[in-house]
Amino acid sequence: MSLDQPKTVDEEAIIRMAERVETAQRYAVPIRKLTEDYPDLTIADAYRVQTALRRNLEKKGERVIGWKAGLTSKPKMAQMGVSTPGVGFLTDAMERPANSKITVSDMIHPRVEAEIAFVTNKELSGKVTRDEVLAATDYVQPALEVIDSRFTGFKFDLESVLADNSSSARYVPGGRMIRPDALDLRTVGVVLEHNGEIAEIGAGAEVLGHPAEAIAMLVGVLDDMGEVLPEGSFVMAGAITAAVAVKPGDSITARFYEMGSITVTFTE
Ligand code: OOG
Ligand code: MG
Repeated sequence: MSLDQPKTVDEEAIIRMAERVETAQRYAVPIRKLTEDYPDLTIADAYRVQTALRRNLEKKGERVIGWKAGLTSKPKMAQMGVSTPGVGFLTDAMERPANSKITVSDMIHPRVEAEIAFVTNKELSGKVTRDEVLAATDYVQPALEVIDSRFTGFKFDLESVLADNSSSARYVPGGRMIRPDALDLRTVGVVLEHNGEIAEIGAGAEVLGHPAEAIAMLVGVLDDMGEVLPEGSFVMAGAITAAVAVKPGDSITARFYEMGSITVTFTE
């Protein structure tokens, strides 16, 4: 993907859109898709909004600890009706520990995803290959992501969702940390349970053929934005299966082949 597209909106509009997204996030009040008011919004514009949101949160003291790839598997693309992957940033304020209770009243319509996360031990920049990603990976581990679109009805187009930081809300690292060459990430299976029942099943190969491909894609998008992936980043490759909607009282467990499991419960 290239961000070498025309900019259709001025800086003031970018700042206004970032503020709308941030307010929707803060007060858990849905807004209409940004493209309803800015129909010509391009992907490049959308990432400008995401960057403005990131700068605003950093000014308020949040620290960017990593990134996420999203819409990288067929089940996710089919669920959302969007067929192009994208990226979002992760801050320290979004992290929740495994086995914790996650509050839902500060989210609009949370959904949970099972993902494989990479922790890097080298800076990655420019156009990189899957093997270069794996060579720069200290360890991989399971993660749950709780996404929460700020758009009414959890409905969006690619431009709107990218501006909304790809629906990032909470993330939960867990399970076992393992060397990336200790197993074939394509054949790592995951069973996602919702209140003790199997809700979704998948394997790592759903994510662009290999989860490390999602990280390579992400580094390419960062390059288009003029950014690099710093050493020590926590990076999620994207949901392996469709996402599961949760409400107060629910529990979610993701069981990964050879990588352990993560459980969280949800509370008002
Ligand atoms: C966009 C974010 C998707 C993933 O892992 O695919 C995502 C969305 O579906 O709201 O985080
Ligand atoms: Mg995700």
